[in-house]
Amino acid sequence: MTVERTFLAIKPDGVQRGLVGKILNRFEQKGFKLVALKQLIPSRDLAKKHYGVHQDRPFFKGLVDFITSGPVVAMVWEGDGVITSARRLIGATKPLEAEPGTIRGDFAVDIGRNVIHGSDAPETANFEIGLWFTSEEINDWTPSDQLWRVES
Ligand code: IDP
Ligand code: MG
Repeated sequence: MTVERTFLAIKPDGVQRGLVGKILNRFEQKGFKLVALKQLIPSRDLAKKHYGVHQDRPFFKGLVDFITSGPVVAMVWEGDGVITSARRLIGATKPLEAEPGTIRGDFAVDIGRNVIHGSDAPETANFEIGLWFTSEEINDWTPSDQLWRVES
C-alpha cells in the first residue's frame, strides 16, 4: 500500500511574516504526518522547474523573483487524501476569494503573496517532492499514537 504524500512550501512572505508555526499547526492539527522539512533559499533553476507550467504567463518572472528572494520552508506531508485536503486547508489561489478559516483566507490579500504552495494532484506531488527532496531527506516513521488516529 502506498501512502499519499504532498509537497507544501511556505513562501518567503509566510517566513518573513513569522507564520511558519501557525501554518505547521494547521496540518498537524488536522492529523497529517510531517515526513520532511527544510528551510532553503531556492535557486532560480529550482524555482523555474517548480513553476514550469506557468513559464509563458506574464507573472512568471515576478513569481520566480519572489520565490527566490528569501527562505522558503519546504515540506512533505503524508496521509490519506492529503493532496486534496491540504489544498482545501490552503484555500483559493486568490486570497480575497479564499474562505475564512483557510490559510490564504486568514493570512493574505494579494495573489502574488499568498503565503503557501501546495501540490494540486498526485502527478504534481510526485514531481515536486522529487524536485525539492532526496529520498534520504524523507523519513518513514510511525507516530506513537497512530492507533488513536485511524481505524486500522
Ligand atoms: P496555486 O498556488 O493555488 O496552485 P497557481 O495557479 O498554480 O496557483 O499559480 C501559482 C502561483 O503563481 C500562485 O500561488 C500565485 O502566487 C502566482 N500567481 C498565479 N496567478 C497569478 C496572477 O494572475 N498574478 C500574479 N501571480 C499569480
Ligand atoms: Mg499550482
